[in-house]
Amino acid sequence: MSPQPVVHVRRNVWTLPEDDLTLAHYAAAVTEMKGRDADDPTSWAYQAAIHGTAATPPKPLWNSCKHGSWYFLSWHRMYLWYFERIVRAAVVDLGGPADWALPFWDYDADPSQARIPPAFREEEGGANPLFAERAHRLNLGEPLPFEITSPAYAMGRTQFVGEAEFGGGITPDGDAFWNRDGAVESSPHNDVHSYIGRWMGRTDTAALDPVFWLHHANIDRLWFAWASRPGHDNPTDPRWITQEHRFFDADGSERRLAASAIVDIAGQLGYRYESSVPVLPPPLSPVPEVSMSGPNESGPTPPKRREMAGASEETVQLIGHAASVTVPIDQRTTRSLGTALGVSVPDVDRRVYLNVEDIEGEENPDTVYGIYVNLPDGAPRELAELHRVGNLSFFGIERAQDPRGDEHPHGLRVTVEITPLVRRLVAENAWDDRALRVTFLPLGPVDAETKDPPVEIGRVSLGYT
Ligand SMILES: [Cu+2]
Repeated sequence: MSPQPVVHVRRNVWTLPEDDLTLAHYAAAVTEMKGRDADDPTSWAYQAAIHGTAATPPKPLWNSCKHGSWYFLSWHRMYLWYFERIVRAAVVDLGGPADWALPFWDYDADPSQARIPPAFREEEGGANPLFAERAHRLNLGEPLPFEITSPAYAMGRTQFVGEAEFGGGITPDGDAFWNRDGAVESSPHNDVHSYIGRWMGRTDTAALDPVFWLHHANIDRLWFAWASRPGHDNPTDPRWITQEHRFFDADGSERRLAASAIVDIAGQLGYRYESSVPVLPPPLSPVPEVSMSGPNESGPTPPKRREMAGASEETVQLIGHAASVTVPIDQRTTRSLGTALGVSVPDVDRRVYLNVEDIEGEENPDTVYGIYVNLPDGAPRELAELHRVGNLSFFGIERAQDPRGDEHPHGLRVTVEITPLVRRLVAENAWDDRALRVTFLPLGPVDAETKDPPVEIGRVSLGYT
């Protein structure tokens, strides 16, 4: 790739100057792209179908998004970059500036920015090209809750590779949902998709929503911010670095990129982000890489196996209301868990993980749940927050259940590290050696009358290294 002469600046959509035309140019380009022939790879519909579509027969590069995979971040960075070039070319053709760049939506910057930007939600008689079907109250300007927008857990991870680490677990290439989600893919990425709902809540329609691209610019910005931090390294594994992905460029020609060509966004891709790094929580001490992918592991530390400490005996049905399940703790592991996690005998290498497994449902209910451990009854939101270990949402549940290509149908799975909470409970003498109580609470306003399409959790389990 030839060096880029200009560095394009991706700006915060909420703090654009009053007279700025970035979104007006975007809207004009979207209209233009929507008018292109459906076979044109630079058309709006074709670009969205590269992410996912239910249309058949599939055209070249359709349904090629990577999820639940360590390719999630690299694939979406490339996807966005080519899309931005296509939009910029349309902007220029329409008489706009040659330095047009995609803005990003930093929903976590402050509560006022947690709302969908006005230009995307005002319908203007149905003619606004930036409008899309979303949860009604969000199109009316209701903010996303902080539990959904916060990247704190993800940004606090010190490793890129691994399930529940920043960037995701090792997976083969291929168009599939691999259930090896990185922390930033789970939250805020998946959660924001589901909470916005409708088109954004489904992989087959998500990229049809013009706000999709600003959401992903923010996810890309979080990756850039994470990797800029000392001690945070992108994978060095050749399987990640050399894996190529295919896209269409602004002239409609097919192109290939490998991760080695996209890790330096200013130097290799010619863009940067306007505002810098969000506030970062203190990191946990580094954890040796944990891998589910088998013995041919590369890297400095040999992977540690996660042992099972207990699993729920009954399934949980989620229909939009609070639900709880008990996870009995195997008595043989109790002593080592309790002792090692207690403040008296600190053992920095011991880690505890909560797995929510075999999640099945016909469709994404668009509800996002907080996952709470040992939540006291009737706890107010601030106290409850001290017991929240992560979120549960269901972006991609339709695809996992009814996959394209040769992937087998499977449920979704979410893993979060809960070591800090377990340590605190042990220190406060609030740790129960025999069982863990896990509660799922819908985030955001809940309508007691609503009944979601059901989602079933097959098992909740506790693992440790
Ligand atoms: Cu996405």
